[in-house]
Amino acid sequence: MLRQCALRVLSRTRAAPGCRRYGSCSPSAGGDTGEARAYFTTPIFYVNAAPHIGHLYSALLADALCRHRRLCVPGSASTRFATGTDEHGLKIQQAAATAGLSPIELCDRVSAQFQQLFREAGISSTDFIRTTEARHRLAVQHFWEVLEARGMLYKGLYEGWYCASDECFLPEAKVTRQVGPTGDPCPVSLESGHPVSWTKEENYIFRLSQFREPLQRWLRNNPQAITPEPFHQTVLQWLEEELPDLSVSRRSSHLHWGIPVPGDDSQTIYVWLDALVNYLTVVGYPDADFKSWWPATSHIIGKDILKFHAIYWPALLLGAGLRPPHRIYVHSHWTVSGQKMSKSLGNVVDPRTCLDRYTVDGFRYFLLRQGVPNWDCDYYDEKVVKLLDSELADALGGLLNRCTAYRINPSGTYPSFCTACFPSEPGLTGPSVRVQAEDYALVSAMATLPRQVADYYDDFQIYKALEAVSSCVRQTNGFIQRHAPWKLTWESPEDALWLGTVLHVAFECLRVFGTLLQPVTPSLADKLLSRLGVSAEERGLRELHFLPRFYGHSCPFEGRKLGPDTGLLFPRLDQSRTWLVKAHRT
Ligand code: ME8
Repeated sequence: MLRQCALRVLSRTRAAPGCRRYGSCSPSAGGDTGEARAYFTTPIFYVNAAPHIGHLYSALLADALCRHRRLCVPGSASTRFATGTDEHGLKIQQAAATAGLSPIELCDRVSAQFQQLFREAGISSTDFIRTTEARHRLAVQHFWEVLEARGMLYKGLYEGWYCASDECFLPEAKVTRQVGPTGDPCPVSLESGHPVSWTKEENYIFRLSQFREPLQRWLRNNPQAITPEPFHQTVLQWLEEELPDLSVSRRSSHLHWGIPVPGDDSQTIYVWLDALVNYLTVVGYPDADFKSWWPATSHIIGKDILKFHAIYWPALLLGAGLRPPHRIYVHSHWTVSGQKMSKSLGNVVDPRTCLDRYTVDGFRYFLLRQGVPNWDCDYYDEKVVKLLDSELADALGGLLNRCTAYRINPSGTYPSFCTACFPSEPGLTGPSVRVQAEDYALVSAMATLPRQVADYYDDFQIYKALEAVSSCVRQTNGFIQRHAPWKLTWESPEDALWLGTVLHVAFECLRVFGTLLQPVTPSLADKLLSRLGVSAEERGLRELHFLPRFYGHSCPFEGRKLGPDTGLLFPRLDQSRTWLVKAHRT
């Protein structure tokens, strides 16, 4: 029964390896890979303050999705991944004034911090866009002209609340009063708590109200458009309510830091319209070739900007005669001691300190393993140490160590699998059979793991993919513990066959773990795979066939020399965390 299950899995794995299709477009004529294209994006981040772990988390989610896709579809030409900075608007104009800088000085400074952080964190983006670039101004103005030509804009009086921090207009029902610094009640946004001010001016207005039904249709026909599902439902619920037209410009005398409305310098384009078009700018809009990437887009965003991406953006695209993005992946927020991170509370967690303390791979693993898109997660240092020590240092690192130790594997090779010791048919008996029933459960779990991981990636549940890997690591340690290879000896011919088989199975498990961990911990995975002697060409998901000898196929790794020992896979942190002890004392 178990064997049947494992065999079924293998044949599935061979036909359709652990890969899923992300939103894809056919390549344009002359497309260089022949593969469908996929385009991943993060939000473009405001430059009013330095990056924090929330920004890094979004970039890591996108990075992991993108790296996973590259493992399925090798070659760099069919996958694109953009991030960047959002540099216009009242918020930046005001932040620059407060800092005593010109807006562009502030933008240059903070944008460089984002770029440096993402470089250090191994974010494998192919494009970094800044909205102050000339190519972007061109794209935004073109997009505006298309909207205008299609009758989507009209001039009208806008009167209502505006929140500069959130760069959004608010109806009266979304505004409340809070006691301000002077003791007087101040109007603030009900959702974010940020101050709002009354605005009355003549603006250009987008006919958003026309798109309520088309948006409902789009979401109903594409149940996977917004993932995870609860966010899809949230948007459908929003669309049950009235959808008022949207003001898409501000008076230039009030907002000068932005892109002027074409043909009307007295108005500046609304920063959200400006920002959203970045996704088109990156793929060359308005040049015709952008269509080979659009709408094969997966937007990765935080829940705070869902309305902009799931209502305004698709409506603007439809208004401009373009299709909505293929997928929108939404995640929740990191909090600190249950509170929102904010400069004023002084609880912002600096991602660069974390990368230094926990290593790049360690911190990437932590955020992706602990971050749950459906709800907020609380950050604290002890949690990082505990997780990394137990899962990366002890469980995974320990497993590698045990199987490669000189006294257990003196020849330093990938040992052979003996089918007489570990027959494919459970329940067989014979003089050489040493396998136990639980071992078949391990084989079965390992054979399904790549597909399971791919499904979790597709569902934007990367933490569950890592949980599944971690559970298999535990099972493999159990396998080693059960068979205690340190009690076997290479000198005895019967022991030697079984000892080789036990190590072979463990190496096969480690090879699968290393392959599957590449999107999350690229350097650690490289170290693991290099130690096992797995070449660069053998690390894709298409080639990932677990334990081929068990299924009657040849195994290219048998007898191969292991790679050099370059030290512990992941050193424990709790011995080296003097900073943590210090932090407790203060
Ligand atoms: O909204 N936890 O930029 P922004 C997790 N420029 N993720 C967080 C987070 C937290 N505590 N805080 C922020 C903007 N984020 C616009 C976007 S896109 C066309 C324009 C992440 O700098 C999350 O992805 O305020 C959130 O949506 C984004 O940063 C907001 O970044």
